[in-house]
Amino acid sequence: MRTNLQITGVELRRIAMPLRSPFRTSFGTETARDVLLVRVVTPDAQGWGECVAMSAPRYCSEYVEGAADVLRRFLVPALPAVADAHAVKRALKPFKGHKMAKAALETAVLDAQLRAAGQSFGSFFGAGRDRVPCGVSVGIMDSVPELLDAVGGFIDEGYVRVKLKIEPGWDVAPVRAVRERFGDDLLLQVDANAAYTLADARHLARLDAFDLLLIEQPLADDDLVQHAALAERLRTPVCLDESIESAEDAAAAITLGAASVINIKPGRVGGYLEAKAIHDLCVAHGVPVWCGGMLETGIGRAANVALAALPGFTLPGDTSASGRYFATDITEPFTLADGHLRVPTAPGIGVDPLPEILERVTTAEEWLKTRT
Ligand code: OSB
Ligand code: MG
Repeated sequence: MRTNLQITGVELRRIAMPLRSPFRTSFGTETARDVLLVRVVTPDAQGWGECVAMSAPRYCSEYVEGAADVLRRFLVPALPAVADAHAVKRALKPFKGHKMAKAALETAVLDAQLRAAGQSFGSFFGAGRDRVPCGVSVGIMDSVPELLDAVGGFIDEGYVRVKLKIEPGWDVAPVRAVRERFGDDLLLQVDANAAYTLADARHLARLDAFDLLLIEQPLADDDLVQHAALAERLRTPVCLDESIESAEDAAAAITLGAASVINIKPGRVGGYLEAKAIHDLCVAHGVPVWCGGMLETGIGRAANVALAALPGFTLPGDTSASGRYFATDITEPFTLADGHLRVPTAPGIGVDPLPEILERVTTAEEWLKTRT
């Protein structure tokens, strides 16, 4: 397989994507996604990467304008003239942090590389399935009846697992109501986005009564030791999201007993190569993983769905259909069939932006020259 690409330029493109309904978490309410797309141009093929940074640094320290800045100022200028995705990962490593910006650039290079070689993401990473089961992440609502309506609608659409966003004041009551209405067979989990402290352990243990698959990121991002202490006091398995930014973080969390499940988001960990390494580590330790989401467009979703088809992804992910997020996606929409999304099989990420729609949603474009 040809692995070395001559990278002739990089385009940064910002698009505005209104969400079909506001998405509220313990860290804020999103009504639209301000997405940064990275397009890498080579003589053989171009490649796309979607930066998952949000508009404000509330989920993590990155934010979309900061990601664009570090890309143009440091990361794109550090690209080797001839490279593959592994070489790009090495070239970006000396710059600390900025995992979401790095992930977008590395993914665009990997997409170009695989398109040039005629290989899909799924085949490159070793996907074991041609479709993946899908869960849905349900935001915090103004009232329990409103939540029950929303959850009922998603179950009718075929989602096989429901994740409820929680925060202090919106936890036991909504979980109880969903469990009572939809029954014990519903696969149900919760995500606190770091909204609690260890002092809430007794309160969080009340969730043990509802037979949840897991509780995701109950405590602060840098509280691995306290997550381990909390895990000892809960029957509900603890899953980490924000705390895990690398394979080293995952190894530490597993060793400490801070996580018995890991949510893998390629953007959060710096790209698909690192995501695969975390997957392999978790498989070796018998730790189940699932693929998280960051309200991606079809560009980011395509690669996530391929990753979610790896054998260690034994739990349904937050890889919902395009229509859960957007009235109009920038690619052909991903649609749910019997609760599953199909894994793309075309080379690279396997999907392309639809030019007319892409133009319509674009708010800014910038061309960055590379060393050649
Ligand atoms: O914590 O998993 C999270 C969305 C944005 C930021 C953080 C999170 C989420 C989600 C939605 O839960 C997942 C999705 O459907 O893309
Ligand atoms: Mg989460």
